[in-house]
Amino acid sequence: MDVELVDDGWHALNTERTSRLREISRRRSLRFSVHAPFTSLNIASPIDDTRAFFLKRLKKSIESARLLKCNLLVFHPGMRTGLSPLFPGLDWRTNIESVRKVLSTAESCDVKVAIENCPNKYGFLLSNVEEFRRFFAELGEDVGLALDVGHSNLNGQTQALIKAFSKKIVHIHAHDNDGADDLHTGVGSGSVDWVMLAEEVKKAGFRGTVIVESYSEVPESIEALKKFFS
Ligand SMILES: [Mn+2]
Repeated sequence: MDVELVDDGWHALNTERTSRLREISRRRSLRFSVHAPFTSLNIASPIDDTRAFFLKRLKKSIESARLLKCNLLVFHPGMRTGLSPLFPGLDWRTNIESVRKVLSTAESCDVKVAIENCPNKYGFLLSNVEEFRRFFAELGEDVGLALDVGHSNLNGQTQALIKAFSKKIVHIHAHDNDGADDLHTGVGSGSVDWVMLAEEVKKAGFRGTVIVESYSEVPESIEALKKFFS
């Protein structure tokens, strides 16, 4: 079974937890991925000192992923800030610079990473096909895309993202919502078109992991996904 460890808040990884998790993964045949920390963390922050701190925190997370022999670490793109209107384009450029640093750390730790599509309505810089197309072109380096189905449902981008980046999508976060707010409810409880999703994902030849990322109804979501993907 695949489990994603959220390296944040009460679940933040440390040396003791990492070694215990390694033991548990062996005993119970679990494969781990890591969700990099995200609370109050913005890799596109225009303030050099805070951005350096965020990148340091991400580096620690990547090192934990290495110790856990994780197959993947997922991280969020940068966000717009109050300064964005005053410095047009700065957050976009800073995001790319920071992603390059994350990629270089990940490479030196031999950890694969993927960047997640996150809701535009909460200020994230990468949420739709157009932004990701520009991002991949300007980055000029290889990074996977973690398709978050709940997030893409908020701006009607699910099908478009799968069609545009079928080869880039290496990981999927599955949860549902009402199309308006990022509710992270159980699979099948909201407006996500799971039949379409399963069809498109199969057509795209996706071979990664689908992680349930709902706040509740987790066993039900796993069952629902098995049905949709059967
Ligand atoms: Mn997610």
